[in-house]
Amino acid sequence: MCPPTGGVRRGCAAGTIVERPAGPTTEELQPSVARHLITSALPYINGVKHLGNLVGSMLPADVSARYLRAAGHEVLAICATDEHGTPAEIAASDAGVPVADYCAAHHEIQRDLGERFGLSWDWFGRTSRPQNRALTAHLAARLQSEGYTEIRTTAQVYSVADGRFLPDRYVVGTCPNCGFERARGDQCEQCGKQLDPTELIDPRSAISGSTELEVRDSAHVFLLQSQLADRIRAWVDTKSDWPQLTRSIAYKWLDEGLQDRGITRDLEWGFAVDPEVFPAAAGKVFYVWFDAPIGYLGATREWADDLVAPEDAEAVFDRWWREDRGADDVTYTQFMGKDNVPFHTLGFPATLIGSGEPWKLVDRLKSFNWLTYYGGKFSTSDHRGVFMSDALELLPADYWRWYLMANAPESDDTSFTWNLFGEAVNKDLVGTFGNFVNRTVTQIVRHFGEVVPSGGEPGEAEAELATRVDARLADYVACMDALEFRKAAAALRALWTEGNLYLERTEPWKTVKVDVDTTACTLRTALHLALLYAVVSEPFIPFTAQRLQVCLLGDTGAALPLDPALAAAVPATLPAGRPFTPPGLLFEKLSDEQLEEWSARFGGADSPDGTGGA
Ligand code: B3M
Ligand code: ZN
Repeated sequence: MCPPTGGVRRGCAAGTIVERPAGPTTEELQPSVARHLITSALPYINGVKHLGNLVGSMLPADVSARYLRAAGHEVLAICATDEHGTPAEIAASDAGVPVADYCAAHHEIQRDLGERFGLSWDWFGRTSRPQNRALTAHLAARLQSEGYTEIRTTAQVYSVADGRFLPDRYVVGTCPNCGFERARGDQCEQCGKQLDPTELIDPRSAISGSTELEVRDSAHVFLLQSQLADRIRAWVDTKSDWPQLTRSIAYKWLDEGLQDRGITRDLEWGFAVDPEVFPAAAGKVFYVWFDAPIGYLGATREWADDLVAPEDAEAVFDRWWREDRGADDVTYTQFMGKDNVPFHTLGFPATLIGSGEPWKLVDRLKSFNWLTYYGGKFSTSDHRGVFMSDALELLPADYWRWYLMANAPESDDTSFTWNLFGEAVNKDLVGTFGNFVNRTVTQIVRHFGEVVPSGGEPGEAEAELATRVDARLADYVACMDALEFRKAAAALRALWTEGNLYLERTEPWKTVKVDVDTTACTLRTALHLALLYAVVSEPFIPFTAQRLQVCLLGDTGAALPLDPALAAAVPATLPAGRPFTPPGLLFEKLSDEQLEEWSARFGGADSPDGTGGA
């Protein structure tokens, strides 16, 4: 049996500055190579993420990054932990450790889980690192000198019992708009209205529950987003290719009138404001949502600092982020849950546009609805739902990756159920993909040994298969290019099905008794298809796909491009007579008992399908 390859395959070490030799340019030699910057919303530091967080940003970003690398493009995939703000302070205080220690430990936990899930970041950084501090200070100073900031004294809620100012979201009360009793001071979860905490009826501290609240004055830096609204709208107007969900959220906020936004807070934990730039706000720290998206830049700079000599790092960084220094040919794609869309279509662009510098802005913005757990929210405190650490305890990452992406909450919220999960694994991975590879390899080994069978000539069945595979592959590639993951998974599933249909049509287990040459050709064709699957499935199920590639091709593998020309390239890579290693079973079937047990253990439903009884 072939050992699992494990580990995370890194992207190309993009970004090295190469002196261009005389002669044909890189573009002339490789006309189709594009440059893709990919970021996923930065997971907040306060604990292990659940499957809803994973499928809403990090996982689709990875699937896309893997796909683009496999298609031969230059890809830089960036992520980081989002570490500032009150939730980090509170999580650390609950854990009884200093917040910096808490963040350092949880960064490692999240990095480890991400890698074990196969998230092939080129860099997984931290928003608390010095690179982000410098970029945050730089952009704030630029905004100030461009005239887009102002000091304003705000009336702010101070909790006497807690001995501190309360951040907006830590004041809870009744929404003045809809009457929801647990509205947060920044936004009502029920009606979605943006709120000021002083508007809440019957306000109380979310930390202690105390109602002993006072309104005190505090001076803060405001970003004058209202003055940038026209420029932001003009920029959003150019994004006619953004998905409807993304566009409608952006326009809703623009139409309501973009508000100026306080970008500092009265907290201990965060990047201190430069007192020379903002003397009136000395002692404050930047708001977490100000420095978090700058973290995309910060983490890229961490990557550059790690990759090249100090004197080259800025140029390597600029090549991805500065339009005037090489990033003009970059396609930048962001992945996020729908709640993060306003910050990425308006807030972060306001920072970059307002700086007056030619920073790279997002081109493609892919947002997701919610993955729910049996129709309800995933909840850490009630241990409701499945978290990344739980998931890997139960099964290898590919099982989860496939289920999540094949059912990604793209057009609507989607509910996780153990039944649906079991179906995705048992029907698609075990019954379709795994079954095809296993049938093919078993027949080959039984009749021809562990080598690619020789003999026979392709006929009508092979010609028909080729036509169908070409069509499915083109469909898959088109869906992946369009960031339509559910459709891409459906196209991939349909491609896997072609293999089983082909075996049923050709019946090599019967023909072997009468026509060994024809059987050899059938099984060779099937094995080629298995190799094609190993290449095209890699974005979704990288561990299995890589293991299968290694079994078929040996450790060195082959640089087969994931594009419509793949099918034609496969046979020469795996010629007749070449030995291979049988991979063994690729996936294990999940039993009803297992699904029942997990459903009981993780709660939220009495039965795997959520109906309350089988
Ligand atoms: N950390 C996501 C969240 O916690 C937030 C994303 C930041 S992206 C710059 O809801
Ligand atoms: Zn409301």
